[in-house]
Amino acid sequence: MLKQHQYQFCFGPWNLSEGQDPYGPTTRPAQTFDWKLDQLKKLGFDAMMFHDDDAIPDIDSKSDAQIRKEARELKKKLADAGIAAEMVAPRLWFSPMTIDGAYTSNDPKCRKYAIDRSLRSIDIANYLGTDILVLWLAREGTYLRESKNGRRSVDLLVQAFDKMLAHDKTIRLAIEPKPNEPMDHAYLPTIGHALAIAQLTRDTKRVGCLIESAHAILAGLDPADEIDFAMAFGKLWSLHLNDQNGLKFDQDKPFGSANLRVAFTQVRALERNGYGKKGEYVCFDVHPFRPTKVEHWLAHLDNSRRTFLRLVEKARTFDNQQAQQLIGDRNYAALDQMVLNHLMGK
Ligand code: XUL
Ligand code: MN
Repeated sequence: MLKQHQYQFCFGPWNLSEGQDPYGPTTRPAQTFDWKLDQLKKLGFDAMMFHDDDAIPDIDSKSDAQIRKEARELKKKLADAGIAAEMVAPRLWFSPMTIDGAYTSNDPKCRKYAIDRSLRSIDIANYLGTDILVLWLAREGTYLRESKNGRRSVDLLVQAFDKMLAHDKTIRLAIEPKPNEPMDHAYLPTIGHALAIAQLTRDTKRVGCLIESAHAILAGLDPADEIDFAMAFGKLWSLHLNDQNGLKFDQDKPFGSANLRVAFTQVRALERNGYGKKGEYVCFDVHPFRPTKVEHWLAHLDNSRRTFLRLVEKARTFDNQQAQQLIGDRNYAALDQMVLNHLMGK
């Protein structure tokens, strides 16, 4: 039998979250990073993804030398645990310096802060042994369109990306689009926008993307189409699988929990494009439901991976020949039911 490709899995420390939402406090006690790393290893995941301050807490108060020391210690801890660092992402949405945006802030001092912090994140990525810098552009957009010049914002984003590309000759920028939240409108809401702006940078080949299922759904798109589009360009370098129940706040539900068929379609898209064959990881950007008890704290991650693997099996056992016959006969009602029967196990 043909040796089939095995996927490698990843999550971030923030995915073991404590239940805080805009209307109420935490519902589970904070845990240490070491505890989280232990859980990741126990669950049999392969890699961890990092915001810069997941890797180096209080990063803004530390010198470059201190950052280098702590990053190297973390790298050793990860190596001892047999866990890879998948990516580093500058957290550019917490600081008082990014209240009005980061790279597109109207204040030049704030723009400089955002770029300097991103360059530090690139250094951390180097120390941790990953060449992927993820850019979720949380505050690059507006609450009201009159507050910023959209054309200037595109130029500012390109200038910021160019500084990052120049800082390190090997770093790859993976833009993670999201159409809204926290902003009313984000400047780079879809994969099309991410890949288009890549063409304006000084090294187009090193600017690609990360797709998050929930973000695509929030943009009214099918995440599988986003996967096919990005992979047609060879630019899907990371992936945040999760789920989202329609157009509301970003839910980060377990993969497949809102719409199993949309999840199946994503897995089929990953399979047909060979996602993971160049070392890309399947990351789950999922959160526990707020009422989750401490003893069930890991279930959303374990369940997401189980669902993913079941859907890989479903994708691999889908009767493509029969599907092709139905497509040839333009019998889409039968094709539709065939998919449902396959998912329901009949
Ligand atoms: C926000 C989101 C982030 C990024 C990493 O919606 O998905 O967690 O994945 O910064
Ligand atoms: Mn994400």
